[in-house]
Amino acid sequence: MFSDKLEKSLNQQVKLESAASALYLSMASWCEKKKLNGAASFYYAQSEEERQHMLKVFKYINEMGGHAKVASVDQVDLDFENIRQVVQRSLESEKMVTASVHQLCEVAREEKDYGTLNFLQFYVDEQREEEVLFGNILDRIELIGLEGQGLYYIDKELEALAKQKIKTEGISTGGK
Ligand code: OFO
Repeated sequence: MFSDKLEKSLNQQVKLESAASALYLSMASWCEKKKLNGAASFYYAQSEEERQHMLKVFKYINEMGGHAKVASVDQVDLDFENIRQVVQRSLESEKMVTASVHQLCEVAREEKDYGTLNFLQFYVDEQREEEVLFGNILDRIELIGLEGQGLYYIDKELEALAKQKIKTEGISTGGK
């Protein structure tokens, strides 16, 4: 059993992971409407992955004798200027989640809850990977550009990333 403070912080993480899942779902929809089917597929997979992250914390809270609470999510962005802005916004969101995970680790450490600290290591690693991933996509966008066939190639790159993610992480998605 953990403290009220840790339980509250873990429930806050449930909310953030739900919000990330909703944001990526919104991005998938925006991409699909723009006929960026590779990008849509990538964001559907991202959304599903964040839902899995949410469920993992959710179940952990109950397993440890706490009460996992379904969180309502604030309205997410629905519209974007272009795919660059979508990816930039994704990176910002990941950075915010990373800060929250680190804060959670601090609370677990203060309370000498080494089991939870160990549980959180998955999220520390995951966040590092996701920040690198979105940073790399932004670099590709800068390199290739969005003009001419640039957008087509970026969409293809995102499609390849989606396939890789679906295969390696066993994510099922409604995306194309
Ligand atoms: Fe990338 O948000 Fe989950 O952990």
